[in-house]
Amino acid sequence: QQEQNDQLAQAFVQFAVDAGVLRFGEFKTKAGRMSPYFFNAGLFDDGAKMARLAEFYAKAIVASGMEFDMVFGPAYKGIPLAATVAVELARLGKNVPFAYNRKEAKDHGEGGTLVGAPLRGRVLIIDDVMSAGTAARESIALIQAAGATPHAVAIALDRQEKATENGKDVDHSAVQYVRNQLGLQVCAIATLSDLLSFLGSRGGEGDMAQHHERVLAYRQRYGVND
Ligand code: OMP
Repeated sequence: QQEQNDQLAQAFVQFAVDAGVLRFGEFKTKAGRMSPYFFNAGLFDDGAKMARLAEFYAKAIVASGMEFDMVFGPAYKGIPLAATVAVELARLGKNVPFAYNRKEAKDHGEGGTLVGAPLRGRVLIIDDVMSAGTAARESIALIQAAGATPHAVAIALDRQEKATENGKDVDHSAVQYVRNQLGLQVCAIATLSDLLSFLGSRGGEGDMAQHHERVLAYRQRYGVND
């Protein structure tokens, strides 16, 4: 099982690098950190890439054994993710309702901020990346406010870095917090560790050795133990 997860993770990192979604350089994260890598899920930008991405999510979700009654995609990036993952789950024999939110409340027509199936039961949140955990907290609050149960989270990449609370770094990651403090199941297609294995195994190729060193240094400074 572990070996299968590792294989899926390595294949996914390769796919993300090939698609230009996972890039190396200097990037500022939402939490204000200078990162030597950035994962921009918005660049899975054609039908074939979206289909392949959804396949990776669905495989990781099924392999994790997590149970859920519906999927929810937080605006904006979570919306196409939840939609395509719901399609892929249905193809695999698990057809569940899905919903998403809008960021701006609508004051005419159907009104409200939620679209799709009513939020009910155990909700699986589908999102792109978890760094410091701000986005996850918002989704959880929204699901609770609707009277449903935030039950699980599926993300493409767990950056495994220190969460921030009131602007300060803490010793656990956002994923650890959501898992251990909030009691949700979390599955990630790949993690920072998987990215480091990938870079380590390609040390001879182009700039990979340099990327590996920089990502290692970043983990030294902001990473958590997993
Ligand atoms: P948190 O809300 O702090 O967990 O950060 C997650 C969000 O950061 C994502 O939803 C993105 O908007 C953005 N992000 C990426 O998309 N990719 C990265 O590699 C890093 C970040 C980030 O800013 O931390």
